[in-house]
Amino acid sequence: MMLSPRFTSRKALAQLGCCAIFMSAIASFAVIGPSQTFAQGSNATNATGASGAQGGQVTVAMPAGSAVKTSGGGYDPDTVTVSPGSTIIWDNNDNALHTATSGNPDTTTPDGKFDSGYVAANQKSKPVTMPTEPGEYTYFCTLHPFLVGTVVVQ
Ligand SMILES: [Cu+2]
Repeated sequence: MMLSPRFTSRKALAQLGCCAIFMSAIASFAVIGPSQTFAQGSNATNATGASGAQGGQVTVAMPAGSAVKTSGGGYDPDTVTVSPGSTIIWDNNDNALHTATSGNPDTTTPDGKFDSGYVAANQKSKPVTMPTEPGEYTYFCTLHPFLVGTVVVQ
């Protein structure tokens, strides 16, 4: 890519510098993903979450294409039942960042019950601890609020 003459002005170069800082911020942000993998626990027992034991762990996929609203992709399974205090790992198989953030998807308002944080493309979240209070917890992706899932704690 050739620099056009307008980029030779001092002001334009300053803007390019600003852009470079922004890009490096994004690059360092993307590195968060792999380090989260190391934080993953080894207690991958009770994979179905069906035994009712405390401390089970369930994996929910974020399938490829989920970032495209019309793809029909979404959390898989979109409803998962776990025992109180279980952990869930979200496995992002998509090429975009996603989150699993509890709250109201219609208003994109997190309620603080749980939050995976940003899960980078082709990375897994850390184990996210579910509430101990039985109930149905709706969650969504803060970047793609049309992605909606439910965790049933019972
Ligand atoms: Cu998303």
